[in-house]
Amino acid sequence: NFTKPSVDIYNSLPICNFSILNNDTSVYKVIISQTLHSYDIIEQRYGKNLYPGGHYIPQECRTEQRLALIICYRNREQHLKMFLDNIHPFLQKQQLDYTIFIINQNGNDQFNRAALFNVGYLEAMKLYPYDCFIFHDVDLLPEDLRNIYKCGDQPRHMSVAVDKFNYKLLYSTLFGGVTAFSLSDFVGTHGYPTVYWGWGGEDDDMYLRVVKKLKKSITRYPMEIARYKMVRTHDHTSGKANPHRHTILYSKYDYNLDGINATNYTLHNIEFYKLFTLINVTLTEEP
Ligand code: BGN
Repeated sequence: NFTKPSVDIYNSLPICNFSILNNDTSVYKVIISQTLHSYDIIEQRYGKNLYPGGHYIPQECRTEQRLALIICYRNREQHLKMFLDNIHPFLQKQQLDYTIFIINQNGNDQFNRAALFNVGYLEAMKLYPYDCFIFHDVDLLPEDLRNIYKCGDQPRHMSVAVDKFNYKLLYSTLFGGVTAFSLSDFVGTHGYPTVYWGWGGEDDDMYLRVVKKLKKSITRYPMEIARYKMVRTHDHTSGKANPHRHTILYSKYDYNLDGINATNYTLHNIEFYKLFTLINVTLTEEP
């Protein structure tokens, strides 16, 4: 389990209140590092105040939220290194209590991004009282410090403007890339669907869960803030598109029957590295 600073000292701190009101680009524009650094270098730079498992708690103030940053992952080590090299300084500047969870899918089945997110949620909740969940692709890097990684009273689509798509939103209900949910909103959607194997559709399904199950609308930060760089590396192979995605999405199946509680997986191990917690699983399909 994760440690917390002594209660007495902690309670006397002012509340963390990071915000940027300044209009000076140099204050909020992130200089993204695309150099491939070793874990050692990244640890030296950003690991100083990390608790085991990539858990950071600001020293100078008291946080109101505890963020679990859940990354779905398989075989993309270059992306992972770049992600860690950029996301740690970003979140530390925002004065957040955060933990980086890497959810690794074992085996050769089609990738199941959404089921991995549910695993991240379930395993994170066993470790620390998280109340904010951000589900994140490993190849997206935030470019603006005003894009604050906190949860509000509506689910938020974070990756609105991505360089690969010329910083334009592809369609108005797009809910892929990076999303943020308070604990109660996530539970209220029943979690991500588990039946999407391979690329596509799972994020659209989650969008429908927000609207139809949770009965809320999604929110977004302004386009000029919610900007991301999608990194390209040599070890990247996209999964195969799921040929059944339209059928499942439009079948209007009962969301109560699929979601967090339907996530079938074998947990192989959890490792608390300096820069992240690795949760290694095999996902199993319902017979
Ligand atoms: C959409 C995909 C999303 C993906 C975005 C952006 C589908 C479902 C079709 C019914 N949706 O087309 O999953 O995030 O593109 O790439 O394929």
